[in-house]
Amino acid sequence: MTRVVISGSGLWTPEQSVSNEELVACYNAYADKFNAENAEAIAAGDVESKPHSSAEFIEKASGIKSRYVYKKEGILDIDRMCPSIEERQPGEISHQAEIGVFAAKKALQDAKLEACDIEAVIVACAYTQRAYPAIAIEIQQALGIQGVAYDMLAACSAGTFGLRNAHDMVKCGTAKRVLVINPELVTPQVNYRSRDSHFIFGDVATATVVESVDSAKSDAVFEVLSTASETRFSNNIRSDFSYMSRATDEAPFAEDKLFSQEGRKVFKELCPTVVEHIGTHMGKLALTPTDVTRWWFHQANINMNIFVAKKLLGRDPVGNEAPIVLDTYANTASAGSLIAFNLYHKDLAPGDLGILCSFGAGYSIGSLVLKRL
Ligand code: CO8
Repeated sequence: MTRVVISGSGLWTPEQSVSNEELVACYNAYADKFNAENAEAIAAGDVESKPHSSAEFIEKASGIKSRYVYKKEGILDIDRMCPSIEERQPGEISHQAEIGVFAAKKALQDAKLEACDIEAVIVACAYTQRAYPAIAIEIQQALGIQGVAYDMLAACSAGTFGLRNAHDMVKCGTAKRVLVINPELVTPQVNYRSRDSHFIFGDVATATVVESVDSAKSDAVFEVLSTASETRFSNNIRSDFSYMSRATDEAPFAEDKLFSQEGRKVFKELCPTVVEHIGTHMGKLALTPTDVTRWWFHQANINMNIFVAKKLLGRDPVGNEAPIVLDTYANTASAGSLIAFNLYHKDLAPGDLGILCSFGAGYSIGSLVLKRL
């Protein structure tokens, strides 16, 4: 039976970032303007006034201090509050494919491979900027890769779900080497006028090479010992922007079509399920949390990660045991756990075990048990 490994990891980080303070100053200026313009209706009780946001709240409630963004322009303009991104023509590479290519090149270099060594490309993320042609096929062409390429959407769990698909392809021999790319260009879906969620997301792209242990030649090879994924329907995290708006006569760009969530409920419902998922997955391999050196968790909220780690370990995680990257990257959907992997895996010793775990909308949870070879 083919032993499957992760042999390369790539991370592309946008040049621009937005701090909590910048975001809050913009939101509060917008709220003040809204309240002044609606003063009469607010006084009459017909319209709710908008309270201020706070950088202290954001950091305490989420652990986020700043986020990288693909295009900062427009986000902090109170008359726009949305990134301003120029349209590209069919002859030019799309924005999302371009950031995917940046991360893919780094993953190939890390795996000591050329693009021609790859036989399949999976773009796995929360949104693709169009339905078709697939972003994965555009990246395939840009890199000169033969074989098959497709997009798959599974919100935050697309990272681990995509790796599972790649693992299964290599395991059963349908592709020798697979490139999984998570080009998370999510800021166009953020409602910067929502105090509850304006701070949550950032843009990034990650990429991972999956291949057989026999062909791997990189310096840091991690065997995929096992994969697991599960889903359970929930309305608590939604993004309703859709081609259907045209037919249902709704405004496609209306605020209720942007990302929204019941954050408290998500926290309460997902955390115990994640603990159970990981416990069950480890149990299948007769592992206990003490056997695991590194936890590459999904990066949505620092308090979620501490909760899950504490339940598993019976204590607070120490040092880089469960690295946090969301302080500077924020929630980057499917890429979060893979940023953590990218930045914190080369120090593991041969034989060390790590668990890569994503969780989010759907609900969806995925995990991989990895062993440094
Ligand atoms: N500033 C100041 N105060 C605030 C703010 C703010 N910005 N926002 C809320 N408050 C206030 C509230 O009004 C409330 O006040 P009161 O007690 O008087 O009612 C108080 O602070 C507490 O509010 P919450 O209960 O909402 O705050 P929490 O402590 O629960 O923190 C979080 C909110 C951070 C959202 C937290 O609940 C959380 O992180 N939950 C989990 C979220 C999560 O993991 N979601 C997954 C989403 S991502 C995903 O899976 C799909 C991604 C797809 C990509 C999408 C790209 C757009």
